[in-house]
Amino acid sequence: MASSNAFVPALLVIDMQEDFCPPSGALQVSDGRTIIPLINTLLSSPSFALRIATKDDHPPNHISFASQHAPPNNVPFESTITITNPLNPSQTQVSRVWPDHCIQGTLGNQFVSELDVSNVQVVRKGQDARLEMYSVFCDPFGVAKSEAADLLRAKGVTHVYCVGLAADYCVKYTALDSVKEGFETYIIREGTKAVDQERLENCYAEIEKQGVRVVHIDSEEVRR
Ligand code: VGL
Ligand code: ZN
Repeated sequence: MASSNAFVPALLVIDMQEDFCPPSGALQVSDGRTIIPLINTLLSSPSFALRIATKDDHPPNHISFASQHAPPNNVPFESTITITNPLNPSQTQVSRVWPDHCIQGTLGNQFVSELDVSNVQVVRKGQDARLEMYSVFCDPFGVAKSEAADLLRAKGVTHVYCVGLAADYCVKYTALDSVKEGFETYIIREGTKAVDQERLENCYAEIEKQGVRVVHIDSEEVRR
């Protein structure tokens, strides 16, 4: 029988793809490349029962692309759009638009070349053109669901450690859903970078209120 003190950790490496990194990424996060060595060190740790690397994996007409919208909703990083639940039009969500990024089959979609993906399970998200899906688990309406939760449960995972890009978007929403899925959830500060660096501490404060633990790499919670 599983004990309530069980400790079965998994590592979630989120969206470490060329389009999120300098020097050539379409939606580059400042210093995004600098976290790769630390992530590789974590990936090489035998402690993890499961290592998942996720991909933002968009079709060319994805709803989050500024290029798919008319003025004034087509300014990357600035405009917002209202996304409607395709299965329930009474549900809507306001969302930011981005440069075209991580399009299936392009170089920008590939994992950063330095990332050691030899021992990871790849989970893709964001394939449905109608939905924004920051979280690796599911979109905000619960229409598109990945296999991530099932993979974690199949390994008996209890603790989920999140790193990758971007801290204030896909890492944030993945960690929040991980809590909802019942996992003890951590974001490792040194293993992530944000789109809006100046708002990051507010972002962390908000998600810690919802049960995510934002920790340093050398903290007790990571070394155990
Ligand atoms: C992301 C913006 C758009 C992310 C993905 O991986 O954080 N951000 N799509
Ligand atoms: Zn995206």
